[in-house]
Amino acid sequence: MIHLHLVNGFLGSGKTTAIVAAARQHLARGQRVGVVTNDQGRYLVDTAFVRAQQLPVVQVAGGCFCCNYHDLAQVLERLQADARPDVIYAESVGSCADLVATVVQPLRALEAGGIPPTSLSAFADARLLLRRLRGQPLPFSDDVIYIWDQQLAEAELLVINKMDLLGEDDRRALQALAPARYPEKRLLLQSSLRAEDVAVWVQAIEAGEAAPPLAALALDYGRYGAGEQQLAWVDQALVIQTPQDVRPALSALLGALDEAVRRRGMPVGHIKLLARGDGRVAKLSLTAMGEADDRAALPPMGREIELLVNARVQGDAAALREAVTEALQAIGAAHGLTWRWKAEQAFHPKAPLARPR
Ligand SMILES: Nc1nc2c(ncn2[C@@H]2O[C@H](COP(=O)(O)OP(=O)(O)O)[C@@H](O)[C@H]2O)c(=O)[nH]1
Ligand SMILES: [Mg+2]
Repeated sequence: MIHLHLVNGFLGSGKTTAIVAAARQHLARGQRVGVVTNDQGRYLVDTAFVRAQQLPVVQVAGGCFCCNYHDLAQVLERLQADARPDVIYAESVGSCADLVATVVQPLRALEAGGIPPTSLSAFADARLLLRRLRGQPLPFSDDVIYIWDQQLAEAELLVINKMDLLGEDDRRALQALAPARYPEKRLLLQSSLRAEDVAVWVQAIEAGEAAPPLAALALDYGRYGAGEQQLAWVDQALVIQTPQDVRPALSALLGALDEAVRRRGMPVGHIKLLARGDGRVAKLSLTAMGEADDRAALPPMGREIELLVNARVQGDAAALREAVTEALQAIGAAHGLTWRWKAEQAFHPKAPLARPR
């Protein structure tokens, strides 16, 4: 029997990182693994990143699983035929909710040849969760925060991720506040950068401790749709050249993107860059809590790279596109970077439609 693990949770909470780490553990045990990625646009950083880890990957592009059940069923079928996996991880768009009604129930009913899902996990960035539990504001609109809350409400297993980024006091505070807020849920406090932590998660989902709930959320689709639309999307595929090693320019570009969106008062969900050059691949991320430390580990990629930009940021899509261009221009001036767009798009995702239930 194939195990299908659904992984949800807000933008930048660490889903892809944990899935890749889990996949390595399955491979080490001699199991075959496949991954399904999902995002709004066409040129998906997660797909390219997972593929670069030599893992079989299929994607549902152009919108969330919850509105694309048939695409999901189709790619699951293709993945099974091509890679014959023992285990599949499917990561949904970080602004997706209502997976029980729209994905779990049809998969259980084996609609369109679906596989019954083994588990549903919801990831949260420990720093954002701690703010939420302390009653401190999150840097998003009420509708976006509604989605954030509902994602956690939906799953019975919460993975409170990035624990390595909390100090001792905050760690203790979260250990007390989280079980009080979610007494019925199974909670895992983990760092997806630690193999031992990821092993505990894998064990829990394999042991059936995170079976998806039977009952669907009573979701307010007005608010859900509003939150989705408030999070603008940009994806771009570019070719970038620099006079010297591209790495300093690439890492400065992430900083310039941060500055350009913050200057416009646009809160970041997740901005991801995927660079490919000289046969190497690197991913850089910016989340609501700022830049991750993955800039330190950039491999040498020469002076010309292919770059994918995926940005999900609260605010206007045209303003987001302008912010990306402004950041490229700033790094053009400071590092002699030149660029050529191969493809680009900017839009507001459509409001999801409730599945009849
Ligand atoms: N320090 C730390 N960083 C993490 C952890 N998990 C993920 N990250 C980083 O958080 C950023 C977003 O992670 P990603 O897996 O792409 O998030 P996703 O949008 O939920 O798939 C990346 O820079 C990751 O390296 C963690 O447990 N600890
Ligand atoms: Mg991801």
